[in-house]
Amino acid sequence: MISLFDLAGADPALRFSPYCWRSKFALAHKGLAVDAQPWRFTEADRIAFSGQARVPLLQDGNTVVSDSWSIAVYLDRAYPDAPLFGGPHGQAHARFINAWADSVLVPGIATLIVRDLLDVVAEKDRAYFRSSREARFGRSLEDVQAGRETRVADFRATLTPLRVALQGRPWLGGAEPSYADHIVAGTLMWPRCVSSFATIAPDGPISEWFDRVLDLYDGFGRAATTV
Ligand SMILES: N[C@@H](CCC(=O)N[C@@H](CS)C(=O)NCC(=O)O)C(=O)O
Repeated sequence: MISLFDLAGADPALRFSPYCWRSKFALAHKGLAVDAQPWRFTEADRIAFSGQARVPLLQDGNTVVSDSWSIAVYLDRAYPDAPLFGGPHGQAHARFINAWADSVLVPGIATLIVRDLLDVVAEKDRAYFRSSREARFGRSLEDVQAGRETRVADFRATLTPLRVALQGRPWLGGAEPSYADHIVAGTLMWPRCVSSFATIAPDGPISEWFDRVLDLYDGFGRAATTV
């Protein structure tokens, strides 16, 4: 059985990491069963055997893989059925999507929901979450999130390439979903799970596509616990 250390909130059923969601969609795409174990920010000792301190962390027999991108590459090599990338060109293009998601999408969403996150993380994680994120932003979580109602328009404008790419097309992967879809949708699962604030516009190609992703794999994403 494959196992995955999966970031959880105070409610162990609340799983909200954008990177863990990428891996969980990839596993679901391949039809692989996974034991997704709840993990909290202050439990670095539980994953120290992997030589790093972040999740997702995948264990498959004797194989240990950290980092969502490396996990996707590993899964496609170890389980070639139901390809995630569709060959080296697809993998190279998905690499760009991954870089875009990490450098534009994640930071953009963070400024809209980071204070909401504090309300859902485990009690023992709260002080660490606040101090580590405030050090990263150089401001209080309240200051970072302030004004989101007006700032969200600028965030949505950064999604224009995504909107254009999805106009009239069902998936970023083309006719079928691929890991490119999982990267972006996994990232959008993060605000969906932890906040009632609408990061993406409620209509248009992006929300229509996200609705389709939520229905994939027997409604796996739609069934996720949210606040
Ligand atoms: N590049 C990594 C990023 C993983 C990551 O940053 N995970 C966060 C959870 S969303 C984490 O483990 N943070 C630990 C911490 O902040 O101490 C990936 O794609 O998996």
